[in-house]
Amino acid sequence: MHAPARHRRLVAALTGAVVLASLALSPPRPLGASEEPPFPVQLVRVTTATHDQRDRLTDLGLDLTEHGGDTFVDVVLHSEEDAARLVEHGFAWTVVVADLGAREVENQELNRQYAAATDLSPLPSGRDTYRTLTDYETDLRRLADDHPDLVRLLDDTELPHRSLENRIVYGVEISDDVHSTDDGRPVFLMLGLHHAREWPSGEHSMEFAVDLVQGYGSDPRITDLLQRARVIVVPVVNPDGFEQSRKWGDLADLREVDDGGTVSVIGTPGNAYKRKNCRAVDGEVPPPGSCEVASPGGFALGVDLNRNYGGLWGGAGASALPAHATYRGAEAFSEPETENIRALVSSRHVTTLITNHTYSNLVLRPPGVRAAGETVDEPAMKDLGARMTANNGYRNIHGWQLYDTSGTTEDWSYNATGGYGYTFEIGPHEFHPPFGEVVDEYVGAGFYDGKGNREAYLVALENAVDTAHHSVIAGKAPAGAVLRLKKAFSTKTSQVDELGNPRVISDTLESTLTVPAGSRYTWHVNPSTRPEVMEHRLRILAEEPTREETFRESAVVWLPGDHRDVVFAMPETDVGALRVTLDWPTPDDLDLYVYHRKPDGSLVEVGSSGNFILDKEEALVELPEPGDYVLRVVNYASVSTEFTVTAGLYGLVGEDAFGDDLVESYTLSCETSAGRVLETTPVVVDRGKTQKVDLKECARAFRK
Ligand code: 0X9
Ligand code: ZN
Repeated sequence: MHAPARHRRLVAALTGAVVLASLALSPPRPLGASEEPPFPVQLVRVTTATHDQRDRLTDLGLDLTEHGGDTFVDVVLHSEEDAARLVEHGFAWTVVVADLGAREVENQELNRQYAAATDLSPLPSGRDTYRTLTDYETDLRRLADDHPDLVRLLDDTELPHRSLENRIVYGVEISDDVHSTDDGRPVFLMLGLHHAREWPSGEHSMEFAVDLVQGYGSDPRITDLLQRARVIVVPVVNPDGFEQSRKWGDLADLREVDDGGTVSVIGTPGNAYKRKNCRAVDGEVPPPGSCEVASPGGFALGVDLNRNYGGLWGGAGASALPAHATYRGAEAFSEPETENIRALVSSRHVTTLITNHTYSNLVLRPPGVRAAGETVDEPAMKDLGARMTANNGYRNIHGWQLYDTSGTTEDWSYNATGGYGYTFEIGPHEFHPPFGEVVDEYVGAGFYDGKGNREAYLVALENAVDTAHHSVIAGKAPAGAVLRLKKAFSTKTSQVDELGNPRVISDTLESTLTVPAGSRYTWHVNPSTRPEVMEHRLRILAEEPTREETFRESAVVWLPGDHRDVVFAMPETDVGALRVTLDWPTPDDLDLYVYHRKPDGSLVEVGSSGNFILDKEEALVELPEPGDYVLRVVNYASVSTEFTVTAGLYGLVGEDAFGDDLVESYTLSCETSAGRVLETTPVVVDRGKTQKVDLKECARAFRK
C-alpha cells in the first residue's frame, strides 16, 4: 500500500513547505557542519520513589507519558531545558530511548515492511498503514455514503467549532435507522486523537466504527446493539495537531538525507511527537503555517486538550504555562476542539464514553485528581473497567493512580452528565508503534492473543444500553410532539475565588425526542441528579434517621386511580431531608406523592415518585419546613391490598451542607413541532430507575 517511491515524493513535496515555514517564523539558522547537533528527543525513566515526588514531577509541566510504575514515570525530554528542569529539581533518570527521532525512522521502515508484506490485514478495514487525516475523512464519508440507513456523517452541525486551522471535525453516527436522531435511544461515544501523536487512538476508534458497520445484519450481537443504541465515533478530535504529527512521522527518515543543512532543521522527530493543538497565543487564531515550527518549538506550541475541559479545570497535573506539555489553556473550554465534544455530550445522552489515548495498556476511570476521592459510582465503574480489561488485558485503575490530571474529558463529562467515562491508554511501549502492533491489539492477535480492544469496546457498548446503569423516562405524549429535556447547572473547576469558593462554569444539557406514532415514548437518559450531588445525598442518608415513622395499611379495597392519604406530623425545624419510601408485597404499581399542608389547609406537592412497575417508590424532600405532611399513595395499576409507607428525618451533615441540593431535576417540556410549549414539568430520575411521565396537558392542547 505504501510504495517507497510515492513516499519519497511526499517527503520531497513536504520538505519545501516545512523549510519555508520554519524560516518564516524563526530567526534564520546557520546551516552546515558547524551547527550544534540538535537535542535528540528522548524517552527517559524518572525515579519517583514517593507519591510526593510524583506530584512534584507532575508540577514541572514536562511531557509525562502514562507509562509508570510504583517508583518511576517515563517522560519525553524535548530539549536541554527539559533535562535541566529535572536536574534543578533533583530528579534522577535513566534513558529508555536515546533518540526518538531514530526510533521514528525505524518505525517507518517497519511500517513499510508490514505494508509490503500484507495484502489485507485482519483489521475490519483490512488496512496495513496508519491513516492520514485525509484518509480519516475519506473513510468516514465512505461509511456514510455506502450505508445511508445505518451511518450518518457528523460535521459542523453536530461538531460546530472548526479547529484553529479552520478544519471541520468529522464523526459518524451508527445505528439502525440512524436518521431518526431524536428517538430516545442511549448513546455510546468513542473519541480518538485528542493528543496529536497518539495515532493508534484514532485507528482503534475508526476500526470499531467499521467493525460495527460490517457486523450489522451479520453478527447478531452487533445487530442487536445497533438496534438499541446510537454509536458516535469522532476518531480525530484534534485534526490540526494530528496533521502535523502524522506528516512529520512520514518525514522522519529525512534526517537520513544529507543535503547540506536540511537535516538540522528537521533532524529531530519534531512534530511527530506533538501532543497539543495549534494554539500559539491565547485567544488568537494562529497565523497560517505556525504549527509547522520544528521541535522543540513545535512541541511546545499549543493547549493540551485533555486539560482544557471544564470539570476540575485548572487543578493538579495541568500547567498554567503555555510552553508546558500540559498547558490547560486560558480558561475552561477555551479551545474549539474541546467545545465540540462539549456540544455533543450536552445535546445527547451519552451513557458510556471511551476516549482513546496511547500508551501504557490502561483503562482509567474518574477521577483524574487523587484529592477528589472516589466517585459515587465507583463500584459500578470499577466493575465495568474490570469487564473491559478482562477482554484487553489492560490494568483497571483510576486516572490519578499514575499521576494527577485535571480538566480531562471524562472528569467533565462524568461530573456534568453522570454518563460513565473512561480513558483507554492503548499500547505497551510507545505513542505510535509499528502498525502491526496496532492491528494485533485491536483484533486480539499475536502478543494480545485472544485479548483485544474490539471485545473491550463491545462490552462498553453493552453497558451503554444497560438500563441498570442509566435512567429512563417513559410514558404517553402526543405523536409528533417534541419533548425537550433541559438542565442548567454550575460545574466546579479546581480554581477558587478570593473567598476560597470554587470557581464554576455554566453548563446546560439540552436534548430532544420526537414522540413516535402510537403516542408512547421511551427516553434513555442520564440520571437527573449529578454524581457530586448524589454523593452528598447518600452521605446524609447514610446517617441514621433522627426519627422514623411507619404507616402500614392492610386490606385496602381500591381500584386504579384511587388513593389513600396518611398524615405525618413534623414539628421539628432544621431538618436536612424528609425521606418517604413506599413498599408493597406484590409486583404491582403504586405511586407516591408528598404534600405539605399550608395553614389554610391547601396541599402543596413537595415530592413524588412514579417509578415503573416493580420499582419501589422513594421521595426526598430537602430542607422540609415544619408542619404536617400528607403522604399520598396512588393506585396506578394495582390489585394490591396492602402497603407500607415510611417517613424518616435526616440531619444535616456539617455547616456547608446547608442549602445544598440533594435532588436535581430535568425540566421536561412538550412542544408542537413548531416549538410552541404546551406543558412543562420537572422530572427526577435516578440511575437504574424508570420514571413515568404522561404528558396529559400536552395531549389535550395538542388535539386542539
Ligand atoms: O495525561 C493525559 O492526558 C492522559 N495520558 S496521555 O499519555 N495519553 O497524555 C491521561 C489522562 C487520563 N488520566 C486521568 N484521568 N488522570
Ligand atoms: Zn493522550
